[in-house]
Amino acid sequence: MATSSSGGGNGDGDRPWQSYHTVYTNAKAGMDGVDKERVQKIVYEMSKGSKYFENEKRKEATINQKIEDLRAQCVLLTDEQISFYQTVADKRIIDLEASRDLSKTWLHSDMDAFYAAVETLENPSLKGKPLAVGSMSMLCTANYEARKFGVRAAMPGFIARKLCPDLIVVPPNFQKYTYYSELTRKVFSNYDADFIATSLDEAYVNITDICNDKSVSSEQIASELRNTIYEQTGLTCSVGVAPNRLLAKVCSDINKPNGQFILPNDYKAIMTFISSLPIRKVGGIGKVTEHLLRDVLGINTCEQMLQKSAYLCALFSEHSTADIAEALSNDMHEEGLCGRTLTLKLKTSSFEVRTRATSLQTYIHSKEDILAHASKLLKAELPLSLRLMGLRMSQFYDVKPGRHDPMQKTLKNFIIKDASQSTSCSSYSSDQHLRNGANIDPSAAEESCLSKFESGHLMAVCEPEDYQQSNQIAPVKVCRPGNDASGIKDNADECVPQVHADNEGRSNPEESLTNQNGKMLWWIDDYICSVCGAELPQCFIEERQEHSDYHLAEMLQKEESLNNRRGLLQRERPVVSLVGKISPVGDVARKKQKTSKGKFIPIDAFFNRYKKD
Ligand code: DCP
Ligand code: MG
Repeated sequence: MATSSSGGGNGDGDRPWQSYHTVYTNAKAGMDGVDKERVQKIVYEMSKGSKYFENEKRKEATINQKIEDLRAQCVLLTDEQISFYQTVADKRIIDLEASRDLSKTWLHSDMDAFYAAVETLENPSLKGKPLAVGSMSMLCTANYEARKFGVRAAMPGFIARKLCPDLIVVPPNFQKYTYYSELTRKVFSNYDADFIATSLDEAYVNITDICNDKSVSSEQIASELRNTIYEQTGLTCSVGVAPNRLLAKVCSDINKPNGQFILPNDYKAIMTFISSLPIRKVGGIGKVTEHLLRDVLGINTCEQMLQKSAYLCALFSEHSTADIAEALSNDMHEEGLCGRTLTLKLKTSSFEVRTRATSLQTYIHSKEDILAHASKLLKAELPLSLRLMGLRMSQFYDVKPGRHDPMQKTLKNFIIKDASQSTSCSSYSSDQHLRNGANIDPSAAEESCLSKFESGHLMAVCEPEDYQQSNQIAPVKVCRPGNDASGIKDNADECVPQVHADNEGRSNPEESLTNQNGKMLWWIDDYICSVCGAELPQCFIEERQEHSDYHLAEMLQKEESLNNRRGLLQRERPVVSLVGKISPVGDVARKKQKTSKGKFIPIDAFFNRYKKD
């Protein structure tokens, strides 16, 4: 498994668990003092040999390959290239500095151990005891007492019990959580009628006006809001205050639980704060990105990101807005075209498709012009959590001699770029990200030009999807361009996702995962798992991936044990057909039976093991 430069060991020899860090994380509040080695060892021992473990190993192998590739790219960079990328990075930083806005005051509120706190509120006998909400298969959260043992959300309950034998696990009750969430939202609305709730327990509140109107400090408002939430619900929350939402969210985690942290609207204070900030604390940088940046470039803090900005640009800015604009501009140049209608197509992480167009006074074709107008369209949509972004040009003027009727033109180079990317980019919902127009996700490594069609317009699409890091195959979009008179037909709506199976016949879990009860996994209302009911809003990017992976592993284990049982039964009673009884995974199971050697311990064996222990 992965070799980590700062993991304290290489995972070889007599301490193989040291490299088993995909499952282990102490990134949550309240986990700083956890005995990392003990947790890693237990997690390793309990999952070793399982399909879940194999899946984790595959993920690690993908990341390691990426690390190797990126290191190789680094070595090949010449001095000229590095100085070129330094100029690019410096310019980007200057642009960002120019767009800095310190006039707003945002508050981010995050309930403490939310589900566990609600359960304790309703059953005070749980107070002070290590508690988790979820099941033996998967935990939704753990209270702070349990976190000291390394127990955390998105961890299988049977492993958590091993870490903390006294752990109480209660099943989730979403009605209760929704009820308390509503109470908190009433409080937020008193401070900002347009507050933004991003999950049941998190919200962004713009307190600029209320601070001005009441002539009170943001610190006072933060304390008052926390007290009111406590009075209204009996629950505690933690709050962060900063000039933008991204920073406010970072701040709310600093003094968890039941605390607050105020970052003043002051340039120096912000720069000091950010410079030592571990990159993992920034929304959108999850453990995969953290791992890549650390192992490839030795980056641990935001300041180090600035120091290595040339390398970041050189290695990771492949799919930025500038690239899409450039691709479109190049194609127009090739065709000898100028266009007057620019359309921006967005697919949000909740699969909402938005199309925004602008008709310009003049015909344009340069990447700078395209970028300038595209940025305006994009900024009007912020904040945004993106899955797909595309630019389309229409209303052409033909600058090549001998062609005069733009609408009769046959165009080519309908470009689809399928960028299989990590979750940390695809749902990176900060204004900075989009204002930047850049994709800083290091796992954005692949790009393939899949299709070129004859079309009435030119289009370039950048599609961040989150399949890459778990070694899954992204669905390929097959787009059939329309031919309406305006040339701005909504082509992307005609994109048909085709799920590709990987070499084990397995397809993307979020697309097609079916568990043993025949349930498909998808996110109801975009946050409730259709298989087990766990709630994971969009912003829990990696947790959602883990969650899908876990169900996938669970399903595979079930298949495996069904196969084993079926194999036994078939040996005992060879004439009995079991296929009908084993649906809905019968077909898959039958196929897999050929390759399965029964070497994996079924997940139910873990449950039995846990009971014995
Ligand atoms: N949740 C979940 N599965 C996860 C993560 C979270 O079901 N993998 C649910 C349960 C949590 C709630 O969302 O109680 C809020 O998530 P947080 O990350 O805010 O975690 P907590 O509120 O539990 O703890 P804290 O915010 O104090 O760290
Ligand atoms: Mg919380």
